Amino acid sequence: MTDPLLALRPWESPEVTSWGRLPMNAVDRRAGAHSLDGDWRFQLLSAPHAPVGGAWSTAAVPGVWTMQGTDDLPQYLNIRMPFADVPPLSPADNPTGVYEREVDVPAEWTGRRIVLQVGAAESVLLVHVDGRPVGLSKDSHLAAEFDLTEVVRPGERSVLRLTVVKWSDASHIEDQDHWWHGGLTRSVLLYATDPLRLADVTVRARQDGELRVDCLVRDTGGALPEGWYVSGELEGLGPVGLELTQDAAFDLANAEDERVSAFLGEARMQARVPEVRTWTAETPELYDLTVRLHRADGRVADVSRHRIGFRDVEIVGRDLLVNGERIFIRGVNRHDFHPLTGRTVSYDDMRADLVLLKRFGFNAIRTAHYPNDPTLYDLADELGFYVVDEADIESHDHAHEIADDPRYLNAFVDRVSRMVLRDKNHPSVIIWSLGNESDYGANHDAAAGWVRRHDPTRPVQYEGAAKLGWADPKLASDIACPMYAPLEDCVAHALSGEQTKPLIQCEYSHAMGNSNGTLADHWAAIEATPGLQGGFIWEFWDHGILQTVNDGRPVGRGGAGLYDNGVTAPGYRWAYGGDFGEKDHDGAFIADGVVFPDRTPKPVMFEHREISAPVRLEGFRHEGLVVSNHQHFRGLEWLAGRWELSLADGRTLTAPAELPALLPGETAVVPLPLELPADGGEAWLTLRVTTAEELPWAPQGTDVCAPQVRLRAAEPVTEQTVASRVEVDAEGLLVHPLLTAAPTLSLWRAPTDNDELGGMALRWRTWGLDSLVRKLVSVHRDGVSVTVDAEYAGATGVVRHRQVFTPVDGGLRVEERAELPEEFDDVARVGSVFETVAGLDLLEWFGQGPWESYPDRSGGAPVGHHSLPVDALFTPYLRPQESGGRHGVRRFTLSAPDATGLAVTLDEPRQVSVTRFTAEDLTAAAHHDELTPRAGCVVHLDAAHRGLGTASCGPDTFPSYLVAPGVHHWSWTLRVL
Ligand code: IPT
Repeated sequence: MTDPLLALRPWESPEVTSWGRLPMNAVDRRAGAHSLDGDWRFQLLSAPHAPVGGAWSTAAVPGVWTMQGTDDLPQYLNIRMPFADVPPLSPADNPTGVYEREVDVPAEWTGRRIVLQVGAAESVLLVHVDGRPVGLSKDSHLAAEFDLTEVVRPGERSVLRLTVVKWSDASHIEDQDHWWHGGLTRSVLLYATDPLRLADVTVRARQDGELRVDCLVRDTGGALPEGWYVSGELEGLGPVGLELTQDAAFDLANAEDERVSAFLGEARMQARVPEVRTWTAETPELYDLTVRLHRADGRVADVSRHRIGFRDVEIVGRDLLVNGERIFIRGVNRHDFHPLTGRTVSYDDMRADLVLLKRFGFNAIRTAHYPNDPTLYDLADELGFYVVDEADIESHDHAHEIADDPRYLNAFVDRVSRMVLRDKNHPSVIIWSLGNESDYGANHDAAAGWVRRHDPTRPVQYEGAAKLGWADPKLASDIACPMYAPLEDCVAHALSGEQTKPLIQCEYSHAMGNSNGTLADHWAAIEATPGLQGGFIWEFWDHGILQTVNDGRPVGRGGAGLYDNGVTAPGYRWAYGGDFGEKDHDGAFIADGVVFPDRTPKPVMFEHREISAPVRLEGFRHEGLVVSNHQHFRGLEWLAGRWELSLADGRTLTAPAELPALLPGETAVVPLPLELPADGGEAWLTLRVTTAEELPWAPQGTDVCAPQVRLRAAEPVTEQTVASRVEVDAEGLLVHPLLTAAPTLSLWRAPTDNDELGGMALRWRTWGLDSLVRKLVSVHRDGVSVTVDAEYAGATGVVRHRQVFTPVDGGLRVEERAELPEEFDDVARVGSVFETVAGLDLLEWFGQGPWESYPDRSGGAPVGHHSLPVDALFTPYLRPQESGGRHGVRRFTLSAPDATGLAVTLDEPRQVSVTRFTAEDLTAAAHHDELTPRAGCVVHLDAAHRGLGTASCGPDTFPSYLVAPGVHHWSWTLRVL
């Protein structure tokens, strides 16, 4: 007999979003549920209609089969669909996973209603029990529940089969920018309720303490028994808490209708909480609410527990307000991702993500581009994040066709409404998003209409609508939420007088590779411009999958311990698009996060932490230092401080800091904590701020920020020329005992992803900057100085370069001049490069650090004395590229353990890098396992270095960070230690 679920061909029927699936709700069923997670019998069919054979393997649930040893491997594509079939069709070759296991239904569940919950299945789920069809569901990132009461028997064993079809009509609206997988990505549960049960609970908790709890009660049996009622208990209000009682008798639907066997009852409870502690991302105050459904004699028939927060969200004028305050959104886009499981994330994983984000100054998450794992929202409530909750709709490749296609109407409304029904009670969720990159059509308006009617307490946003007019009131977006809009456009809009909606970029500052240039400039403008409220960096993760280099397979769950600090063990690597043999892929575009696949923060995180500093040093006046509180809702009492004065002569003086009592937004002047010594040269005062107490996301003493002011500028240094001889070889190249490659001119950097995708690298290659040919023009001795003139010929122009070597006290001064032809109007760098002997493995410097920094990404690196092993200077961006730079370096030493080595003093703060790789080494490699570190150091001293920008997806750096053609001068002194 044909299986009716298969006969429907639900994978090619967008109108069919589910069959036999229970309505979504916010009742918490986790307590008392039976987990069905673990190893299931598994087989992978070539298509949904292929016969199920007798040969089973096993697969871990939750988990995707694409990471568990099948031949169906992960594939990375951003916009393009992985098959040519147009919506709503899917390919004939359609991997279909059959998961099967026995389920023992507890005998004590007799008389109860038994429900199966499948946390998430990708992309069509078919459910059978003992061969009988039970239901089907789509929407890969929300749970599906099925009533099994009629098909299982308590005390007996049943066979549960979950069939997961990978490709379907739904894939066309799940075309998000991440890996394609197939499988069951979240937990599977079985639970039982009384036939009369809480069907939903909706909590509205407002800033003024007003609490409203709406309960839906359903019965599978018949009419409401006399005398049943609901109650609520709010804990956290002293020992007794607050008792909530039902307002009035149940408001019943269908109760009088004899033809209906189930009814719906509605009951409401209301209360006002005195002196309520309000919820914000800075002050995530939660209360425990327990809702109970009682029988007439008071016994409890059903319970649902909620952690609720009292807060208001509203748009007033063009401002988004939380509890009446215009907040800043310091956000990031987050996928459910893991380098070993693909998609399945544990409580510990999610907690680690959010703890890290908290520690680096983030306060908001957009759940790109689908509802994230439900636990994420519990953690966001608890730790304090504003969440833009996004529906699982992205039809990128066929966006225009689908947005108005009535066959998909139901799917749009289904996905948006189910998200709202699941997540409505989370205080963290402040905005609903209709999805991503799906053009704009009637299907969106239908979904927006549903949300606005059902939940008028939160704004709705959708980038696809907003882009048709940031101020247009007719569009289905209450927020102007562009992606990658040029900063000047945002500022111009805010100043135009036309702005009607909050401007919060849903994506900006694309974090692919060595990126996020101009982030600090963005924030300077956001904080200075009323109407701008922030945005969400794209994105949290580099989605590198841990892969065995040998056989190209994903390592899977056994891979813990095979990576550390962003680096994989030998024989392994982080796979990106194309590394699983995919013909069609989008390469390293999947590696565009602010953290590595193992959650190691990239350097941009340290800048973000500083940009978000809750306490700032606004400047230095005669009376003292101006300290300000940059938070919205709390004082500085959770912070501790320590002053640190760094002098150019190497001294660092410290003093304890007493942070002033400041309300949000307030400023105070505090006296200079340390007397500035008369000598010592350039001087910088840093306020090192840490957590004063144990916090849920940070132990006491965790770094929070390090604002800094300069107290004294550098004075020019004069060096005495001495009588000594400088050696140059026949090519005019410096001969020096510590250098294995003499200083030459460099205009090339291993292109960053921004350089490549933004088209700059192509121009540089066309000009021949990657293979300049040096020709000696002349060597001229003048007293003790040697002047070497050379020409560096590219494909389309010649750069004239002069080096003047002069012996000075204890070393050698190198004065350089380079003249770039007008056509080289935007190069990566102008500077010197040389290589050192092996063994000089420690870099100590005075300048910005210790984090990697670049001219347009240096805000997180205070000036001071820093020291790091050379190997630790390099940042292993997934695709090798320019890395390891330090901005604003005044001088440094490179030394061996016995303190011998070399010292370099620069004429002014310069961009410097010391790594084990030449720009050519890095340019040639696609992965780190292809690179062999050199024993010595490759040192770049740059007169000018181009900013990083974000041109891999979005605006390039600003003109002020470009390297101009014409003449560049720089000089430096080399000494032997
Ligand atoms: C934008 C997408 O929304 C996001 O998913 C990701 O692909 C990002 O870009 C780039 O990494 S869409 C882009 C075409 C602007």
